[in-house]
Amino acid sequence: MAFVPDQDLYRFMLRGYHVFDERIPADRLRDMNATIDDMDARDFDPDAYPGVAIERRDGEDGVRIQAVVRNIIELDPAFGALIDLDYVLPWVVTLLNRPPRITENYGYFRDANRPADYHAVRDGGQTRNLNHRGSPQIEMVKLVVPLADQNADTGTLSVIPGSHLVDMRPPFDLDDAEALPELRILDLAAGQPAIFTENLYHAGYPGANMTRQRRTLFFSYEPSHHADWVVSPSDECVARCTPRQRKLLRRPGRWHEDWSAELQAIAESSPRGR
Ligand SMILES: O=C(O)CCC(=O)C(=O)O
Repeated sequence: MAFVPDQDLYRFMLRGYHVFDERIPADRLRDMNATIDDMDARDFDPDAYPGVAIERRDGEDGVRIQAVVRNIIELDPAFGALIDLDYVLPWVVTLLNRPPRITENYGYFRDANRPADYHAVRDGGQTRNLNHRGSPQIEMVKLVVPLADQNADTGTLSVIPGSHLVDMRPPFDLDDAEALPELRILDLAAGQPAIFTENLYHAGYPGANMTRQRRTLFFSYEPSHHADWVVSPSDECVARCTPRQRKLLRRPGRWHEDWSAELQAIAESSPRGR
């Protein structure tokens, strides 16, 4: 059974990204923003938040440009609840085409623009996008969740659609968003998730008129044998999660978990009945 409609899957394979119609509920967004307000008030002090890894980046004038908070699911259960969203999970399982695990979970909290630095994990199609049967087989699917509206004014995620299919590094200045051809600047509502293949050239688009901190969460899904990047969730954090979430947080290994029962349950409970 197909858990992602063929037409949607085809569009993803062509563009390299998908924007969901669904939204994170407003009360959960409010809780997450309140947690980040608190961190911001403490200047993202690493000592105040021992469960997470905080990387601050300051400008030449010493003023903070951004803080990256890794392992953000340890901060509050509201963040952990995002790792297995019913409408995202079928995409992740279908696109990886192997049992998934979460290898990264982090938030970017950006107070000013920085060099855009367009990048992909690998250059385009040099990593296969399809397996020997012609089914999608992507190496990393990334979920993006904006905590407030994001667009060309505020700063947002931008991508070069289709660049995951091309075996070429874009021959342009990768710090100059205006120089890149076909750039798509995503217009996302607060709590409107998107996914993309990390093989797609992408970067934060510098906001033309940033009036408040840009807050974005990222979750990386990779095949089960891929190790965590930078930092791993604690055993206590994993123990607090649901069985389905724990399946995504298992330590790396070449296991052969079957996800069809979970996807079938989602399909049966979905209002669209798929
Ligand atoms: O700022 C952004 O939206 C892009 C972040 C990014 O490219 C990444 O975390 O891999």
